[in-house]
Amino acid sequence: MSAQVAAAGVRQLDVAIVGAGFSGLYMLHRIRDLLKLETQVFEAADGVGGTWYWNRYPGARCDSESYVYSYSFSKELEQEWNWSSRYPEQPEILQYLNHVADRFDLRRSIQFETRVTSATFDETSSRWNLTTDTGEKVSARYLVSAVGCLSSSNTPDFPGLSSFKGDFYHTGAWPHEGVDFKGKRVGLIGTGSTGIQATPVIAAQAEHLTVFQRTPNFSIPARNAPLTSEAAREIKENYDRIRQTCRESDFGFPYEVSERLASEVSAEERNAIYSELWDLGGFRFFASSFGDILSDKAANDTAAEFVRAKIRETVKDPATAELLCPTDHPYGTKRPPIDTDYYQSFNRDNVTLVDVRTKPIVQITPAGLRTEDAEYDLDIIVFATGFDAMTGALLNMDIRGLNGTRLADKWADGPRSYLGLQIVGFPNLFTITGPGSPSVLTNMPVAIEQHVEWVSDCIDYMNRHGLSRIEATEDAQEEWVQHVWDEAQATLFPQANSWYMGANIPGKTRVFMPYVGGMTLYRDRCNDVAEHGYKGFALQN
Ligand code: FAD
Ligand code: N01
Repeated sequence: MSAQVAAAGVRQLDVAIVGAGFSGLYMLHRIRDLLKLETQVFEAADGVGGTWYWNRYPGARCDSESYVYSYSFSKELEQEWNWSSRYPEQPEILQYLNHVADRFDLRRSIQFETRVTSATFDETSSRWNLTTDTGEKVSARYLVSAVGCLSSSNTPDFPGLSSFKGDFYHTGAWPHEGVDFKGKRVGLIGTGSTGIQATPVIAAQAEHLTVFQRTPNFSIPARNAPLTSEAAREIKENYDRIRQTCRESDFGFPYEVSERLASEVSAEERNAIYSELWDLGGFRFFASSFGDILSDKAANDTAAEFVRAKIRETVKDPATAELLCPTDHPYGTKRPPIDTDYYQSFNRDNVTLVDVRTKPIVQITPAGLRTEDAEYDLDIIVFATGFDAMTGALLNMDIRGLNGTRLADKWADGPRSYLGLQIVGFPNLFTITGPGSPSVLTNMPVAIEQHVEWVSDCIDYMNRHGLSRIEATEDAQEEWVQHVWDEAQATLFPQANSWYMGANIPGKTRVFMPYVGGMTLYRDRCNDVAEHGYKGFALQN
């Protein structure tokens, strides 16, 4: 199975896969072990895991329940792996992905410490030519991007960063040896899911933690707990049903998605429902409360007000509590974080909250950080400032399609794709969880498995029919882009300055990137396309 090397020193592959996270690992298994094609994964890191390789910051853990934040494709894997808790920490998820790599003997087909730096489609041969930062050249019939939606970290371009005398870290590229916060004055910038997870853990170690908040978020308690052997046994006995529920759910989760409307019940009943879900913790608050909280502002206000009341109840200092209460976006329109003692952290004497919405950070200084109205002396700065989401890692690869067109130019006004799987002008390129697919609006392994299986089935179909080139048609792509847009407009999502909208990156075009119509509809549509001979795609010999 070792890759052939052509005379010119260009390695010839059937399929080149970029990325060795959840997506790339399963893609490799399907292409190499089921289709028996010549394939290789290229991964910038020196290990597998993707998100879980890079994000080693204190407090990092999943917010999908462990037993469904995992692969469903192997019953043996499912039965043999034991999760410790409801929301395990990063090392355990990384261990799981390493176990998968070993169990399916994947490592021998992964080239680590190799970043793909360019990918150009050759029209004559209908093949992708790749170059890597190790100077290698690769030619592949198909290119599968498994580069992740949240893998290109974003460090804001604050003036003076290089002058800082202390240490600074981005949470998405955390040092493997960890960071010792003991006795240190720490500044943490960012209050998304990451900042919210890291705050309580850093606060417990540091001499002082200053949290610089631009936008407060609505966070729900995770209620993490060990998975008892009883619970684990029950899950394993019922895995088929659980997975089926996930596959049939719009968000890819195993629990009920409520269709009842917030206005259908009295205020007392509504609060009782919210209270019950708040006590259960996690995404249930979002998914199982009311079916209209993402589409009706009045319904959404009831959830938002409930969370704000909880914040005011938890945080002792009224001014700090008010600052932590989100008012500028509807609940759930930014990815809803879940936490362990986030709001409680602000009752500690060694934690300060600073509003950088009204008084923005203007400079990093040798001694710390300056906002418009104050100086903060710091030993360590933690950038929990997120990612150039959904398009960043793809565009960093310098992808060029027909006529040498750069994907970056093609997407200058926002990403356009057919089903989030393919792009007009870029034949034989598949994007796992690409923009225009449900991706980040789901429990991602469910979306990833669906994409990987669809792509490998498609490649298999191409081979069985003696075809060598597949490209989305303009009409199909336009119709899909319009549909993605219409679905988003029917919700409150576009009202938030979120990374879903590209709003966190200065200069990035604002357009709602994921598909909000739900996994069920999406899966049916993809199946229908395949069943009708890949409707909406042009296939060539
Ligand atoms: P990734 O895991 O991002 O892997 C992509 C890989 O591609 C990376 O290893 C990267 O190094 C590599 N790569 C990128 N560009 C190149 C290149 N040019 N050349 C070579 N290699 C390249 N989702 C959920 O559903 N539930 C959760 O609980 C959850 N928790 C999360 C917690 C954190 C902290 C973060 C950041 C994200 C979380 N997510 C969660 C989303 C998460 O990204 C996905 O669930 C999933 O891990 C994505 O897997 P992936 O393989 O598609 O991408
Ligand atoms: O990133 P984010 P993240 N000055 O973009 C602020 C997944 N995830 O790493 O909101 C000051 O959400 C920015 O402010 P604003 C999950 O999908 C999951 O936290 O743009 N502040 C924001 O507060 C998540 O959504 C888990 O105004 C600046 C923060 O930085 C996604 O990854 C855990 C700034 C960035 O928040 C990304 O989360 C972690 C500036 N110039 C991550 N620039 C789980 O629990 C940015 N900010 C599973």
